[in-house]
Amino acid sequence: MLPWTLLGVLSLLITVPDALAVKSHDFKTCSQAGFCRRGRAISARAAEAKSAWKSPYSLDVPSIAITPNKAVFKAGVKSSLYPDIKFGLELRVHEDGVVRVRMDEVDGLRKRYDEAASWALISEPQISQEITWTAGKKDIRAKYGNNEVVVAFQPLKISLLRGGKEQVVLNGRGLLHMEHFRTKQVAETKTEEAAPEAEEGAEQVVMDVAKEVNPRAWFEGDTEDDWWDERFSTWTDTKPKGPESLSIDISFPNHGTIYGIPQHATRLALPTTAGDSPTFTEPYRLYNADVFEYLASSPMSLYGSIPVLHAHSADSTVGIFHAVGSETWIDVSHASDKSTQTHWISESGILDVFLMPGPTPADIFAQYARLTGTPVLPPHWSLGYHQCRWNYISSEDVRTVQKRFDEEDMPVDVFWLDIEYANEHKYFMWDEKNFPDPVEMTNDVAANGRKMVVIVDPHLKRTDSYPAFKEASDRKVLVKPASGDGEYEGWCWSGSSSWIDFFNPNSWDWWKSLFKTTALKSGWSWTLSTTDIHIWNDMNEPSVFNGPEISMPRDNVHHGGWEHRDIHNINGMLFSNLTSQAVRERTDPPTRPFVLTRSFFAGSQRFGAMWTGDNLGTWEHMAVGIQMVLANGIAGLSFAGSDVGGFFGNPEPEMLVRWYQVGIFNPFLRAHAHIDTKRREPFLQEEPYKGMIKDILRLRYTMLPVWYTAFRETSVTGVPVLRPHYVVFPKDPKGFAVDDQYFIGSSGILVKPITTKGATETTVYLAEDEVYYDYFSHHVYRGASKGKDITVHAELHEIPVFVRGGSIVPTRERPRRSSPLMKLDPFTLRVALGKTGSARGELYLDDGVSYSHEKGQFVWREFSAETAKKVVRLTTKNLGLERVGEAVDGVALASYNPGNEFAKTIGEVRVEKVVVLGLASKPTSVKVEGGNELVWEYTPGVAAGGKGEGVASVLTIKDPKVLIVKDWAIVIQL
Ligand code: NBV
Repeated sequence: MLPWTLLGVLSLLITVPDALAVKSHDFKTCSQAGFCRRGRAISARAAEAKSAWKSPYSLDVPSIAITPNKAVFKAGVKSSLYPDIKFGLELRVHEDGVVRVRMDEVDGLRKRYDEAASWALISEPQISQEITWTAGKKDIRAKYGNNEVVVAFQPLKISLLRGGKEQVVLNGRGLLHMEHFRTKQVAETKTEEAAPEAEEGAEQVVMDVAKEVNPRAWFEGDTEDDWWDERFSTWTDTKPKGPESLSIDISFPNHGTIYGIPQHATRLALPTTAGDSPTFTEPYRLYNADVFEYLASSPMSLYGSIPVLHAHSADSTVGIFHAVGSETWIDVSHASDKSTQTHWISESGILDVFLMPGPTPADIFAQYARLTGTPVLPPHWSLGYHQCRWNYISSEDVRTVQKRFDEEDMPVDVFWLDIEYANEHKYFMWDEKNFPDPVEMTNDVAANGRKMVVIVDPHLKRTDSYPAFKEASDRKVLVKPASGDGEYEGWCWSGSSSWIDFFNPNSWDWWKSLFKTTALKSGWSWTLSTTDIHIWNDMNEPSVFNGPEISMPRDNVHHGGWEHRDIHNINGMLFSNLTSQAVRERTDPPTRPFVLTRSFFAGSQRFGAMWTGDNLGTWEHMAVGIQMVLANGIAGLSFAGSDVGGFFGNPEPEMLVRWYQVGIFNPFLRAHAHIDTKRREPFLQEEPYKGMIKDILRLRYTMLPVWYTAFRETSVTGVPVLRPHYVVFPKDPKGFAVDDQYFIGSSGILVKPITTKGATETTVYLAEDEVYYDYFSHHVYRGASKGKDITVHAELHEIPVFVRGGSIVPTRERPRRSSPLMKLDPFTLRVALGKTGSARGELYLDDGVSYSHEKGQFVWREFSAETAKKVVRLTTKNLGLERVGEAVDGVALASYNPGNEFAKTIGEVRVEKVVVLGLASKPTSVKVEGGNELVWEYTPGVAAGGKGEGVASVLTIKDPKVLIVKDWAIVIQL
């Protein structure tokens, strides 16, 4: 047997799934996916050949064409294996230094799918006019700033360097392979020409001989492995276009940690899948899938895919975005602890990789946001508490649940309806028996400032009595089966169903029209319908009960003749995109939509929130939910959360309390439960758990100003709402793997939710020599410049939450039933003095529902505290005036009027309390500048443990009567 074939067999043996998970047999492993098997086999052959391995791809030097302004270069690429096949390479450097590398087959038998980027990008990026490509003998290169892009001719290798150090290298390991289109009849590999048996110890010779005898087999393998059709379980994928996969190695020679490529249930710092003793033996898979009872630690695909990753070191961070919409597997390994190798294997599509040069995480967030957009600021109410369950079964049920929340004085903003509201799962159409009065029901909810969210899934019941199906069918906007004719029919909640093809522009306006509250169609009752109803898009991977891997056959046909395989990972995003446009445009002027999606892709941040799907009520799932939400933030999609309580199972009270503690520190906070679980709404719990959950929910509401301010920042900078350690302290290697604690925006709030049973204390990592105050007890801890673990109390009623010294945190401390009722409530400012006696913080407010903030209707304040000569001055100024022009996408306001209409509506809103932590001594006087002595109280600090640790001194200033919208100063004389 040939050594490389043996290796292939061995690799098959080692790619069995990590654990025999429930239903994991429904989903492919790499070795069950022909193209992944072929891609991994290339890397196995390369590993075996060691330095003898050489990429067959080279640049066709005479074809190099540099555009007249020298900013873009194009060239042909040749493969020595297929001299007659032409490939084209194009490199562009964008104005912000991002490098886009595109490669496609030219004049092939067919066309590869090249539209993934057009769905993900917000616009065509601006190409730098400053770049000059210079061709030399061995390479063509362009230098800009501290960066340099080098394209080596033979073999083809593309590198991005910074300060002379390699940041990203494409095809450095020679694994690039774009399978060209071919006709089935022509057998291109001659298996009988395979190399002779190898002798022990003569590997190198064998490789050379093999290469000479049959270079294609040497590189590609010696069989037409699943080229023309492919079986999985009972399904056959007809693969009419034959092999068209794309393999590319992307290495980070100077970066030892990588993050991103959600969605996977795993650590934030991605564990290895290849090389020596990998953590996982399967590559990370990106193929949007409805995975029943998914594992809490696995590289398996989940509901969404964002092909974005960060490679990080203490020196710099660099990012990758590969705009590919087909199934993609990514192997991760480390050549050393300071370098990372990845290998991307996609089923179809072109190579379209964006190299984001950083050099800081914040720079990459901006670079990625410039490409795919920042999240739109969500409606303010959507940051409150969402109460969901499969299902609230009637309008009376909804009213009773609301009543119970009110009786217990527990805040909640949104009640949700799952699929059982819909008559025979015909979305939009109410089950009139149980929901006879949906508009009145919604109005009853809205009377308390609340909203409803109702589910609309993408499968349409195939019956002419269902207008949504009938109209879609008449308009011919349904996905087609492999034959390209008629309507694809699959099985889902509503029985025999079809799916709208949102790639077909003819579906767009029609879909939007379905959400108009005025569109009460005669002859059938579709009254989804008041503007207080927002939408939940589930099952949009798409989930098809009787389809391969619980999804659509890959050979289904979409608009433009593209196969489902080409666009699978993008599909879910289009559904939530169109739904969010529909909800936005149902009023004139438009109002901010709330759309929750289960499936997502690069760019989904523009359309709403996501959640981590059907998690289990286990401690492991609680913990990994945090890591998954952090990973989503890295890839731009900050508005994320996991089902509080766990979707499956009946959490015991302790677990439920901890889950609420996790939930209130997720950007999206929703409790949800499977139809078979016991009811577990907070008001149903026994004491002391009920009281604990009430306090936890109230804490979320007091901190809404922090969350909303953080969301504003994300909406203009792309920096995530939840910030893991490497984002805040990129130079601290000890924090690179920390993924169980994080900061909220720039607020200085550090949280470490407890996710273990029976915990009474935990350790928290403090990365810097700064004081950190316990949010509740004001206990003060001191970190160290080289990092330090502290041990803190974490009994069930306690959440480890800290304020980083140097921060000012605005909150609203009056309990209310829902967030809109807090609009005119006064603020509390927590001034957490840093070790130098200063602090700063921000507060952003607007009407929370309209787009008037885009026209300057907002209030954006900065608060600062400075200590000098025994005087602490706490001041505030209008940030709107100063920084109105900030926005990564350049869509910023030119001017700002502090007296805008919104500011007027909160003109009387005051600060009712100021708490100053960490004063060096008792004040002698506290005044608003130019005013009388204020009412205040001071508790001296209690030193313990040295270096300023112990309990902080606390100055509480009562009702200083200063207004939020005005400039003022409070002077504390020590
Ligand atoms: O619509 C029913 C459920 C929903 O509650 C859940 O949140 C989704 O993730 N849906 C999945 C379909 C069935 C799940 C077994």
